[in-house]
Amino acid sequence: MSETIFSKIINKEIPATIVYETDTVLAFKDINPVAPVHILVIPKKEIKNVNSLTGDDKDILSNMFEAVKIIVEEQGIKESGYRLVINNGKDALQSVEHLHIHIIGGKELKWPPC
Ligand code: DGP
Repeated sequence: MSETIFSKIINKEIPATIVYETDTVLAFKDINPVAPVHILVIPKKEIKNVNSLTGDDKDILSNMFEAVKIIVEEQGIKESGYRLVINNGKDALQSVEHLHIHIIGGKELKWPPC
């Protein structure tokens, strides 16, 4: 898999506002926030998208959702609500080919998104 901008963030080659980090997961503020809280949760392992996941990635997925739970609590949006988004592939406008969960919240969101 080719290196993406997120690999550079993982390797601290470019800056990001990191809000959570473990051996397997990193979370940082989105550079183009669409809401008061907009954070990306990514695996440190290079995984292109959901289609690329294998049975070996179960722990990573679990760790990513554990990160979500901690972050929404820290950001004060656990009870008010938030949206989790995974854009997967071309039609979903996935722009960075490294799996990521958007955490979006801090205001009342609109639906549907398209
Ligand atoms: P997606 O469309 O789901 O692939 O969203 C990718 C997101 O990544 C998009 O909301 C903007 C964000 N992003 C892209 N490049 C950077 C960067 O260099 N730093 C940060 N913090 N976010 C980035």
